[in-house]
Amino acid sequence: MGVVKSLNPKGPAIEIDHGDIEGLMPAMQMEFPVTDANLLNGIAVNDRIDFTIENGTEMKVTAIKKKE
Ligand SMILES: [Cu+2]
Repeated sequence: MGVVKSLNPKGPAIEIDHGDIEGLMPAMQMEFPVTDANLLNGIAVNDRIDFTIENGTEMKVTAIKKKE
C-alpha cells in the first residue's frame, strides 16, 4: 500500500510513499519503473493505491489498483 507522489508517463515511472514491503524493503518514498504506461491511467498524485512489484533484475510495478 502507498500514496502516489508523482507520475512520469514517459518513464514510465511512479513515485510512491510506500509502507513496509515484507522481505523486500522498509517503508520509504521512492520511484519505481512501471511495465506499461497504461497502468498510470486514472491514477493521480495523492491517490492511495495497492500495487504489485515484479522483483527481477530491476524492480518494476506490474499492477496498480486505486483504493476507494
Ligand atoms: Cu522502497
